[in-house]
Amino acid sequence: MNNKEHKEIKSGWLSRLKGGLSRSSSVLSKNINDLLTKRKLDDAAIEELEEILITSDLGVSTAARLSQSIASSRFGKETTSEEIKAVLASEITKILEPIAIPLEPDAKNTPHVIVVCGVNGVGKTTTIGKLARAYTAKGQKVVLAAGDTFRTAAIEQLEIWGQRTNSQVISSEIGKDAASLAYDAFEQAKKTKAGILLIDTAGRLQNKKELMAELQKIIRVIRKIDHVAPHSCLLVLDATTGQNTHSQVEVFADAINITGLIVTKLDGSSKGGVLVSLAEKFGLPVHAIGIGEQPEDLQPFKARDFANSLMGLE
Ligand SMILES: Nc1nc2c(ncn2[C@@H]2O[C@H](COP(=O)(O)OP(=O)(O)O)[C@@H](O)[C@H]2O)c(=O)[nH]1
Ligand SMILES: [Mg+2]
Repeated sequence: MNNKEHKEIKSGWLSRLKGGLSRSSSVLSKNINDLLTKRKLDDAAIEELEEILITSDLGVSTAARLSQSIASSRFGKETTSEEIKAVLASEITKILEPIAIPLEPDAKNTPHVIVVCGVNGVGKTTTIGKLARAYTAKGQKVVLAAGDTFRTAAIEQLEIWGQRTNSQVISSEIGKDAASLAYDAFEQAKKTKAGILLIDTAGRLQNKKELMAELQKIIRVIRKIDHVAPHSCLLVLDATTGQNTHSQVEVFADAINITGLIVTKLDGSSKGGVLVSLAEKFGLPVHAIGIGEQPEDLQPFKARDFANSLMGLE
């Protein structure tokens, strides 16, 4: 890829990111505009700003801190909403920068084994397909394991992604043990010298306890081949569920060692601010974000781009 092509792809992504986050940014923007047309930045306005930030899913403590920081520099002054948004965007960038970490395959571990988990419907299988596309485009050989052995549709869906990305898919009959499938897939990926193994998992079993037990078993069994595997354990979260994502992180992180997050459906959500509260509360790396159903709609998470888009800035 030459430099010009690279820039075009990048600017294409930026405008889609802005478009995708427009539900979140338009609500924030409108509220901040309304706030300032009424008056100077007095105590009541600061308090209202704090409420706006809370309702935009930034989290209570972050909302308090950000509005205090606005208060300390702008209190009692004539301020434009553009100034407020710019200050917020740079404060949010600072919060997000430490956790915006791309998922680079580890060359020491071949294949780099990635378990992908999350509740039903958050976008696990789609995200795996998108990741497979990104890695194969970089010349990596990828193997996909259809570990959601619970639903036929899930296996077929992964097979389609396998065809699209020229990746081998390891699957079994419906209802078979997901852990033994993951084991077979790992052996196969080793044999074929694949660089990446992506393991899909079920999001719904009889109950939460069973789901967590299955994930733990998958990990235990994989470790029989390589005691440091899986090298990544990703939790996929659906941004439209807002603060519910927090309890999902708690439940999964309680059962297994989550190494990073992927947040999907930011295009359909007005709750994009939830990334900020997730960063503040858990400090887990956010590797990538999803802003649509197309293969190219998953990209590495960039703090500054995201913060500016969230605030509706250029
Ligand atoms: N709008 C939008 N839809 C998405 C995104 N990621 C996944 N989806 C859709 O969400 C639905 C559930 O995705 P799926 O991958 O099957 O979820 P899973 O149950 O966690 O495996 C599908 O219709 C996907 O196309 C995203 O970033 N944006
Ligand atoms: Mg699935």
